Amino acid sequence: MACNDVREWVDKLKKESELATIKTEVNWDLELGGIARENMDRGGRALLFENIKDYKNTICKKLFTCSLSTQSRIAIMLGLPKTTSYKELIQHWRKQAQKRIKPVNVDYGPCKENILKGDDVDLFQFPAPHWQKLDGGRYIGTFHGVITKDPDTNWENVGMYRQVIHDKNTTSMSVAQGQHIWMHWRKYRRKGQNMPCAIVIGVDPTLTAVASSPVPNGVDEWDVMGALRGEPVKLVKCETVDLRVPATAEIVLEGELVTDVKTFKNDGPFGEFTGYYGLPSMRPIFKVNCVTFRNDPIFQGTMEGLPIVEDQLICGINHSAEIWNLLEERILGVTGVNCEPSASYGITIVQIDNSYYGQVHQVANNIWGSKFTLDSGKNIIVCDTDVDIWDLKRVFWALAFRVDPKTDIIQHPGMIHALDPIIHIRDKVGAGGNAGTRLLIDATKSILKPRSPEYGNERFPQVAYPDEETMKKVRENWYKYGIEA
Ligand SMILES: Cc1cc2nc3c(=O)[nH]c(=O)nc-3n(C[C@H](O)[C@H](O)[C@H](O)COP(=O)(O)O)c2cc1C
Ligand SMILES: [Mn+2]
Repeated sequence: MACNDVREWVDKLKKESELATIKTEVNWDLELGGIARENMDRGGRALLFENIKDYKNTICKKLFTCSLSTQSRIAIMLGLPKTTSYKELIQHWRKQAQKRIKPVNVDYGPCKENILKGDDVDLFQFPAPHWQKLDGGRYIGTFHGVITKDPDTNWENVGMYRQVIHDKNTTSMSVAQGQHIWMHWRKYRRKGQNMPCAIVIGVDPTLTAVASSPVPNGVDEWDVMGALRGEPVKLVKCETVDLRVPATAEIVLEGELVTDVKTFKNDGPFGEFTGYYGLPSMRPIFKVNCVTFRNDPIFQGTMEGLPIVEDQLICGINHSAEIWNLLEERILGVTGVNCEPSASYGITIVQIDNSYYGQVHQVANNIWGSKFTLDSGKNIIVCDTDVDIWDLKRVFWALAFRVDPKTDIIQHPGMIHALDPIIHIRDKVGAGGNAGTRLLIDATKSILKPRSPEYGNERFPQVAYPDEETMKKVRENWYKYGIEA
């Protein structure tokens, strides 16, 4: 059964012993971020902070984080057994996400329990943390959903684009070039209008999982949430903008994303998904005209930075799923994709049946020729089916003995992520991406080698592992040997 809001998600996690409630007073200024970091490093539970310094008599007193920082909790969100493997999570996602279900409209939702407009808006009523020391401010949007509409087609997009507070009713939003919100924003800009925008904080967990997912152009994330939930999302109309938000959202910020470049404000520095600090950059401002929220609302956020945190785990899964679907649509013989979380999904490992010459190159060319090129296309490793690409020690083994540096390491010029620190600050071009070099490592057994009798008529020596029949027998008899009770 899908959760309908953060509260049901919190209850479910509590029942599964996957939630820690912190009643000790914690400072939103650095301490809370430090706790979240240590908790994720220890593979800890989801955290609900109920006693936050300076937030005893405010509208919002609670903060929820780390709920998707382990595979077991992502499995629970997807309605799968807690023991579901990383590979199975990806497989489930890529099949399930395509079974889209449209949202339904409802007239009222608890997100309307409280409505503040105009001068009554005060973003400092929400315990947005100063996550890490060098962060350039308090980020109110870090694990949330940003809703906009294409003015020509009515395509509704929900993305995750972070926001820092500037004053009681202004934030700026880190809208990167090429993102769906950027496409919408440019259309409004050409029309000489600001863009209506709504931000939701604290929604059922599929929202954050899907808002950070590279869902195809033109597809409403609502439909993908519905797919993962197995039932439609319930949406209610906003008060001041022509947009819809989940009826059970904890907090909704309504307003306009300004299109006048002269009004841009500085965002950053910020501890980024790359594991490095991103430098300050000028970003569009978001004027908040109305805030609606539930009684005793729960704020939600996440800490980004050095892998592996919540961000890289969920994005590892959703990027792997989408790239796998893309490759399957375009070429034959792709049997797996892993946008590896420990590399901030910046290394994509692809498994193929290696059945024809050029398949390896087609894998890379298709990723480089798609929208995935920035996030997950810089480094591509291609392996054979006998290499478990979700197990890095097997991938390392393939790199050690299946790669001939002369032929199998291929460089390809193109755009790489604007936040990739490999390009020095003085050498950057443009604002969207960097001019850089992409890498393909062909870690498959070369299909061009001749078959040889010495290799049992294969192209490569046999792998040294006992034969299947023996291992089957041994595994069946395992407990008879008295090695394990
Ligand atoms: C925690 C977190 C923070 C993110 N922050 C940003 C951001 O500030 N700007 C951005 O362009 N993308 C950011 N992303 C990545 C986008 O959410 C992701 O690219 C998503 O696909 C965007 O939605 P869209 O495809 O509908 O544009 C973030 C992802 C996560 C998980
Ligand atoms: Mn989108």
